Amino acid sequence: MSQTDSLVEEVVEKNPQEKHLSDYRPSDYTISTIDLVFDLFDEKTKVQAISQVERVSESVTPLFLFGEALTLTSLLVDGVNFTDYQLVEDGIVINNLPASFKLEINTEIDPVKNQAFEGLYKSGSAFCTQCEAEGFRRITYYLDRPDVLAKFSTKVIADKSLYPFLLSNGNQVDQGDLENGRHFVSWVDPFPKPAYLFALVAGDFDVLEDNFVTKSGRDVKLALFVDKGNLDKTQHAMVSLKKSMKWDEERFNLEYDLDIYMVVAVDFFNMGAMENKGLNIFNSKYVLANPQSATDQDYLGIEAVIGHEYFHNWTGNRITCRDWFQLSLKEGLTVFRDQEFSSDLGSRSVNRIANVMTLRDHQFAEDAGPMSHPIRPESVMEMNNFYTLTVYEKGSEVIRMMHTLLGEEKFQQGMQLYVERFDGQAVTCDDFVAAMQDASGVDLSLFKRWYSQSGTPQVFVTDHYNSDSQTYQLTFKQKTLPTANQKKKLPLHIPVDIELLDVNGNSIELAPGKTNRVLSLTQKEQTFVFEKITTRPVPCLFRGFSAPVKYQYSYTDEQLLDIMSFATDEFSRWDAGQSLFNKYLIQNVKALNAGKEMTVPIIFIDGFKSILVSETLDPSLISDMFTFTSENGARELFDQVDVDAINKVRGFMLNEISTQLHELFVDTYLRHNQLKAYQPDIDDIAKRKLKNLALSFIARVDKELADKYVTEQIASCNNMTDHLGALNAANIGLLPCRATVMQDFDDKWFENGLVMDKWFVLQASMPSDDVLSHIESLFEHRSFDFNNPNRLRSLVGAFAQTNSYRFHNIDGSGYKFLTDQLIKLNSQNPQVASRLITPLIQFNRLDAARIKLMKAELNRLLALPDLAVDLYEKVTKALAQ
Ligand code: B3K
Ligand code: ZN
Repeated sequence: MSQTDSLVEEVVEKNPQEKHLSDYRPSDYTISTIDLVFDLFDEKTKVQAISQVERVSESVTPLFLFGEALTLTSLLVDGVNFTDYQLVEDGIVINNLPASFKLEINTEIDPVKNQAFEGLYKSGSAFCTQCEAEGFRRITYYLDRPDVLAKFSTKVIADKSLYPFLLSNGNQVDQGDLENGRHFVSWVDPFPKPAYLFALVAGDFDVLEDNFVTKSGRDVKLALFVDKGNLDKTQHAMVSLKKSMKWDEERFNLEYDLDIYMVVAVDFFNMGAMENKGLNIFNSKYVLANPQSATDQDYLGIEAVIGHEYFHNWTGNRITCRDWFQLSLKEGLTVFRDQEFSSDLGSRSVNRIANVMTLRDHQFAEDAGPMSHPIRPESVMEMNNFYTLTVYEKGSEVIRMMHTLLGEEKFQQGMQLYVERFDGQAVTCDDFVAAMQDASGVDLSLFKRWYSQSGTPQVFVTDHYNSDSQTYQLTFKQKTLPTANQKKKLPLHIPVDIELLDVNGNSIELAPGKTNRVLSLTQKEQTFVFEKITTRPVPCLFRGFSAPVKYQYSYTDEQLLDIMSFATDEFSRWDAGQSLFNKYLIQNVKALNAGKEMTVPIIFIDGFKSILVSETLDPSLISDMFTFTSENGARELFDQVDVDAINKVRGFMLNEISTQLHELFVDTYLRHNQLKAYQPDIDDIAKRKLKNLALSFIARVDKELADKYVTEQIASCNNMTDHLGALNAANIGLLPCRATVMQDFDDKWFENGLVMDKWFVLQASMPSDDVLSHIESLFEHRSFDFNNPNRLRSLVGAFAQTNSYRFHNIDGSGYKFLTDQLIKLNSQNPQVASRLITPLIQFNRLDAARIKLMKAELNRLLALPDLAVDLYEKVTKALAQ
């Protein structure tokens, strides 16, 4: 059997196969340049691709190029028609090629039919592309792998009146008019890049232009393209872009490299945004904002995502991934960079808390579920399934731990070395760690296990104080439970940042001038001894969440209250509040099941009272202190999850807090409810956040007063944050005004999909037992569009993720509802379907009855004749549990 035959055999295998990191081999061929010509038409776009190809392998092998949903019209080698090829299911095999040649491939594609939004597709009336991870193969046959770097030139041809703007990567080099009302623009990108960074956009837009002078004095043109009529919503994104460029120069010494940086906002997009070289394509959600239509959180989200995509220019684009298993090389690092950006510009503690909430509410569950994988996965069926919280958020935590171990200065030296060594190359996570280690002299050999080991480590802490010798001992035991992908676990290198508080709440000096110390926990069990400790201290552990672990220490209530009041690290103060809440949550679940009374003790209430009245704490931090563990997060606290009890107990505790602190919530609300001109600055954002939090607590127990406040707030507010804050309170408390204020909002905003997404989220998270029938009727709503991923995430996704108690209704209706939607979505947009399925595959310690119901729905999916590989991978892994 020839090699070609075996290739064909492989692709006609019935079930999708896993690819393994250990099977990585460099490509037999490289491509140094590719010249593309696009003749854009709705249903029949012609793509000409002329590549300069070189064989690098010693032996003469056929050339395999990936391709999907393409119609091949001709293939030429060195200008001559060539027929020695076979079309196979996932590409083309070309035989008997010379060692160096020009390959011309002409294909036709159908952008309108493309509802998967991968490759070239239409978003509204504009053409746009999404090529990461493996979308370029839907444009032409190509070596679509990240370690093949070529120089791209792109000529785009289209109707001039419909598509006055024709954009691609790099710099514009030519343009002109053609026959039949068509025109062309040509672009050249001087930086070699993998195909996943290719982009093309054609459309009619409003444009906001600006410029940025880099620190070496180069003038860069900035352009933001949005749908016509949206120019008034572009200012914040542009300001954020300029801040990003400046910040990357100052903190990382990294400068922009092309003459132009373009951002295009589109309405139909599978994720947040894409860092295509010089031509970012964004979900309009992360570009468009004005005070009337965007919340403070939207403003912050835009700043973070604009920053993230910009920072990819170095960490991702100039230095890219050797293979997709290395995704965290660019994503973990770039998330770390965008988190630092947001922290430097805003409140470090508040940003840290938000990131930790994401980990605890969602990433921990992912890491304990059927899709558990290390930040560098070892086997993958569908790459799009691995753009996960683990690769991104835990990946960022791993970078952050290196930052903690090395310190800022050495970390930056490591970054510098990384850039010097690998600029223009496709590299691995090992290469990154090697640069960090070489530049800093810090041994990271054991630390590297974070890249290959999945699961959330548990750290059990005990202590011993000896008053005679005045020594204090902290003993740490680490343990990682087996995960679906990996049974055996090894000890990890865990940095534990600690502070010790004395009886008066003062921090004890642990080294000259230092009140904290970073312990390196590297063994299964390890004890650290502190000398000259004159009284028994209270330990603050994992300051700033110095490692992505679950930790346990038997704190008394008084100790937690001390940390809440006195720790120097604001994160630790917040975390102590969470621990106190969690402690009583666990106790009350036990009490409920034993038929005993639930309690929230007075010491708890008093502790939180002093937080609420604090004049010195940042209002945003106060608000976070009152944002108690979510139902999703709460599940991580139990070995056996009782969905109903958690919902009941959590509700009881929040109501109890509302009742006991009612007057203070009212006072807090009124104190911060001063109307002034809207500014999305950090101080005002914090005040609005606390005010609306107070309103939501009032709405739980004093419906009459809340109803009044909500109605008044909506009538008088001048911004979306306050409008939505009021609606949220009406929703949480199911206030009498709810139906009216929701309808008014709908009437005001029904033409603006992005604004209506907020409304759909509220509808989907309504705490009412008939929420599902309500959601079903909203599929017919004038603003709903099943084909738009944002709408789907807002209605279907929000129900399954945020209304998790009702999603997990023991009658199985939530599971069935989600599955029905996934069946509709499977053939149309499998990538979005595969995101939405997440809560249905996470059985994580649920009861047998629910798991049975969930599995029945997964089996219904598995029986589909055309189940997409994206869903197949998740469904089969879940059913195997
Ligand atoms: N790199 C893209 C994500 C692509 C997702 C493909 N399924 C956005 C980002 O992380 O910046
Ligand atoms: Zn990214």
